Amino acid sequence: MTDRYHAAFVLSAVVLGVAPLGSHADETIQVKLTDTTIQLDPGSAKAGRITFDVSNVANGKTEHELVVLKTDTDDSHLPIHKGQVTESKFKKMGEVEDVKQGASKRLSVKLAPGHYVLICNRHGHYEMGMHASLVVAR
Ligand SMILES: [Cu+2]
Repeated sequence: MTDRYHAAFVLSAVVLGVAPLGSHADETIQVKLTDTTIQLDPGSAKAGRITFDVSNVANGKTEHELVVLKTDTDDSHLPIHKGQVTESKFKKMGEVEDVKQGASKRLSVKLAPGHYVLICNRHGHYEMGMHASLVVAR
């Protein structure tokens, strides 16, 4: 009697163990473009489809943008030529351009595990500090 109960318990535990857990749900990252920064919330994500909800919350009236690059380089050490990051040296995952003050745009990309860098590549903006790193975990 006890043995049979025990066997049934083990069997149900095994069945639960192989049930799908939906581990790769879609995620949204809030991205705030300020005059001199790019702020991410949350600052990391799990691999899969990730939507960047990009808002220009800067005080200045300049338009900004968000470019997502795949690279192991730290976001503060990208190569620059005449005030702009040389995007052609990296794999570009996606971008949204011309985000006006007070406006927001969405960018949805599928990202594998790894290190990514987010920049605003308007002339001079990277050097003013508009860059951030994003680590995508398994
Ligand atoms: Cu900018």
